[in-house]
Amino acid sequence: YFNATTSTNKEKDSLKKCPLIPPGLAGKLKVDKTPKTIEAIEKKYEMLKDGKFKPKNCTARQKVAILIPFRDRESHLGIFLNHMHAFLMKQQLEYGIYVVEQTKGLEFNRGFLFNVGYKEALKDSDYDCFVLHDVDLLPENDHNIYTCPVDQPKHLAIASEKWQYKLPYTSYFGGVSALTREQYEAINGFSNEFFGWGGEDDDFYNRVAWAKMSVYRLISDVGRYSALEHKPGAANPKRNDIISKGKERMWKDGLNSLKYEIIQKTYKKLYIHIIVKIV
Ligand code: NGS
Repeated sequence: YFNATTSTNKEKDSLKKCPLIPPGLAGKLKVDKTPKTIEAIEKKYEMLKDGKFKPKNCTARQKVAILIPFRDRESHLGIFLNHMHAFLMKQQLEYGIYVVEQTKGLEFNRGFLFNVGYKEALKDSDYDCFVLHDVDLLPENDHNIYTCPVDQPKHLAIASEKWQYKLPYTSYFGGVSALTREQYEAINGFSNEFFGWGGEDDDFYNRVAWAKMSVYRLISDVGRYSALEHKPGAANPKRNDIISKGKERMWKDGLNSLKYEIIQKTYKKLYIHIIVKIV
């Protein structure tokens, strides 16, 4: 009575681990910034299902959740998905792309949306690695592997077109970063208190330091990102004040104090779309 399910599991177990360095990486990539419709991208990526992918012929080394805070950037999302799926597939990762959209009303809260994405992704699968990604940044080099080192958090967007391909300041930790589940838990995730533009990534960086970890950075040829243009959001006038009280807040404000209401969670072909209300 041990039927088809058993043999499928056996097959899965017998797949070899994917090679440490994925074959066929190209290094520098062309980045296509022309807007695409979701339908056109869906046609291109027929092998995707429910916003997730895994390599056919080997077992991926890590399960990676790509988390994207989102609101009102439809054209960026198309460009992003079109670029990212090809990029991630070539890296032989098992991954899911989570687009976490905040409902209208309150100011945009990037850190909060990452925390929600983190929790909701773990309801789907036992992800090893979380890549925290702005929708307007596109990696230019596929040697920039989207996995998480187990010993320290990683900063990926170290050379962005937005900053003439330089790090804007030494402790900058925004744009794209990657943390294991253990690392994300060790700092209680992001603060939920940063509404509006700025500061949440600096506070997040401080949390890493307070947890006695340090940030690993890519080398600048590899950590290069093209940037899509947009109007800047309104800066949060309270950001420096919240940052200055960050250490006391770290264990009161974050994953362990997160309260949210899911308005919708849809498994689309190209991504998992979560619409969330802050409560
Ligand atoms: C700093 C902000 C960061 C932000 C960085 C780059 O000044 O949150 O600029 O901004 N810190 C504060 O405001 C305290 S960028 O132009 O890339 O959006 O990430």
